[in-house]
Amino acid sequence: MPIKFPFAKTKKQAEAQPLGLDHTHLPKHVAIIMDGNGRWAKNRGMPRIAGHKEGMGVVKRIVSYASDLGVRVLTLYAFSTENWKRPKNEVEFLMKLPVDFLNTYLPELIEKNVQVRTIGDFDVLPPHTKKAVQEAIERTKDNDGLVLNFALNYGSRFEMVHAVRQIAEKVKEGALDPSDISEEMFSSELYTSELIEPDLLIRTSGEQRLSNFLLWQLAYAEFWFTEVYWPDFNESHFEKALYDFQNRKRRFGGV
Ligand code: V07
Repeated sequence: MPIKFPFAKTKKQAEAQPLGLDHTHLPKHVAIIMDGNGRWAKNRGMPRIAGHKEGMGVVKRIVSYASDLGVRVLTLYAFSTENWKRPKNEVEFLMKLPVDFLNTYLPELIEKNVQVRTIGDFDVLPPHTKKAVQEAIERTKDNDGLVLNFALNYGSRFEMVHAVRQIAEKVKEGALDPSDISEEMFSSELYTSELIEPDLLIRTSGEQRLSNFLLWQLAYAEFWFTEVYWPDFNESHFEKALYDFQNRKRRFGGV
């Protein structure tokens, strides 16, 4: 069944034709660095937080679209361990967004059979943020549709250091020989242990860096960049990313 674009805000978007995705060859796990919210707002003479708010609405639309397409996992970089350095009012606003998002959209996520998860150091988040997210995780844990995985207070190097510590403890206890440490074992100590690896990374707003996001897990992923700021990102951009993904040859280092 072809998916149309009833979401269009402009005439150009409304007239855009779907690209003809091969629905049997979609990326299973898409990861997104949702960048450019602050710059989007600044360009409009608005405070940075207005960009974050607008960006939240885009999250909802892309989640819906990915779920309709049949993507299995969508990982979104919502808050990095470095983001604590931002002004206090901005951090406070960001920490309210999960609450806001879930108050508005949790019923729809449940209706769409979406399972909410997080990766990152969850313990140090403000109590109101933790409470809302934990409730969403709990209420969607038996859903078997799209896995919506929010990276919240996430940093890839910290994640790996944490994994190494876990493994070192086992060695220290005498339960593990260093020669038995494998890639699989290391992976199993990461936050993403229960997820398949991302096959596509999208980053918006023209930056072409990983910024401490899923360094290990993205080893074989295709990277797709766009100049578009996250608040302007829409279903047709997402479709184009998937379309380009399908037209790249993936060889996993083989011939
Ligand atoms: C955040 C909106 C999207 C643009 C990027 C930064 C701002 C959705 C969430 C969220 C997180 C957990 C959850 C439900 C929703 C979110 C933060 C920032 C911190 F369970 N958007 N969004 N969280 N932005």
